Amino acid sequence: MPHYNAYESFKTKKSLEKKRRAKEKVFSKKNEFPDKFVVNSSHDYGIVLEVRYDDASVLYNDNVVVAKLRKDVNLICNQAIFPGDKVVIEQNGNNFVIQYLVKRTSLLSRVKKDRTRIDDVGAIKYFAANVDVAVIVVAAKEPPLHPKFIDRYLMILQDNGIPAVVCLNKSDLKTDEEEILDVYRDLNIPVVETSTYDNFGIKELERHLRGKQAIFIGNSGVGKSSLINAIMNNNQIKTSHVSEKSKRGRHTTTTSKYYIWNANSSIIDTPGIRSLDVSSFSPLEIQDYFPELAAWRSKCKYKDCLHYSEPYESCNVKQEVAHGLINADRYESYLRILNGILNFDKDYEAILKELLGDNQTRTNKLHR
Ligand SMILES: Nc1nc2c(ncn2[C@@H]2O[C@H](COP(=O)(O)OP(=O)(O)O)[C@@H](O)[C@H]2O)c(=O)[nH]1
Ligand SMILES: [Mg+2]
Ligand SMILES: [Zn+2]
Repeated sequence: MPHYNAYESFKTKKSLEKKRRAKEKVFSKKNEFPDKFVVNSSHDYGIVLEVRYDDASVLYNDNVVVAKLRKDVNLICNQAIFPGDKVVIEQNGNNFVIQYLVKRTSLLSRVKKDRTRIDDVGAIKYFAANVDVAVIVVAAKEPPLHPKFIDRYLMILQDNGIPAVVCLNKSDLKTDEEEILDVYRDLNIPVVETSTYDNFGIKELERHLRGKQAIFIGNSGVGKSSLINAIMNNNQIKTSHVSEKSKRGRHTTTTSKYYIWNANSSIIDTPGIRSLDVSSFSPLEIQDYFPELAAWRSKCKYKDCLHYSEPYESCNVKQEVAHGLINADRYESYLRILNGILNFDKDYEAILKELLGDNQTRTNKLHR
């Protein structure tokens, strides 16, 4: 027997991957489109704003029309198309039919935390298509900054191949929060500070969004809708679609909203995402989403080192955390995600204490 549980984690990894493959298989089978539903391009398309069970609101020739899927697609509408999708519409009298879907450049998804069965297609929730850039919005205060959310969003975005921008809103309230975000700047992720109260940083944020279809993600109350308002007010071209359902007020927003603020520039506003589950990732794979760990791990003694239960002497990542060359907050995020997947009995707080001692230099005052 090895002297730590690498073997156990290897077994877990294999079984998780098996489950994952099974899940993907089921999904791709059910999500198969009939021939010629997906076209490579079109000059005349509408943009899907909102999707319901069996129809969708589509922005088409400057009007919002309600369209149903072509009959032979044989899928529930909200499993086939998503906000941001481009669709070719045909009008038959008063009815609009979605004839074709223009091939997507990306499809953003997350796995629902409350899923019980791994083979349940509903477990994968897609929420936006053709996203060119995602803005992770956090507030300096109210609600307090939780960098661990940023780390989970970044994993999901990297997994979907979508570039990220971090936006620190409510900068009028900040104290030293921007320093916490330096680690993301070091990873070459743009960080923009904004305040919608004095219009601070809005132009800079716009520069990252111009000519793109963007999505704003982040917890409820951080100021996503306020930021979009500020951008809309700064610009001439304005088209927005606010669904009837979401007019009921901030706290009952349930659907995504779509805003066009400039030629070819649009923003999808999402309701706060409550659960960000990353447990579909395999344990060994998680570190691929933490490039700063990847840079050091080749020197770990074990090829499949998880930098968790392995002894300090054999783990170069742990040593670099102790030496301050790997950001301890990010390492903590990594441990927490891994712990959530594998349920290690070893407490990650104890590992951090072992590496950093009591006078931790990291920003652990934060409610991570
Ligand atoms: N202090 C401060 N408050 C803001 C700022 N932007 C938005 N808020 C407030 O934060 C609350 C939530 O904003 P909202 O845009 O609805 O957040 P969302 O849930 O992310 O869409 C509102 O009360 C806003 O007035 C800002 O830059 N500074
Ligand atoms: Mg909002
Ligand atoms: Zn290691």
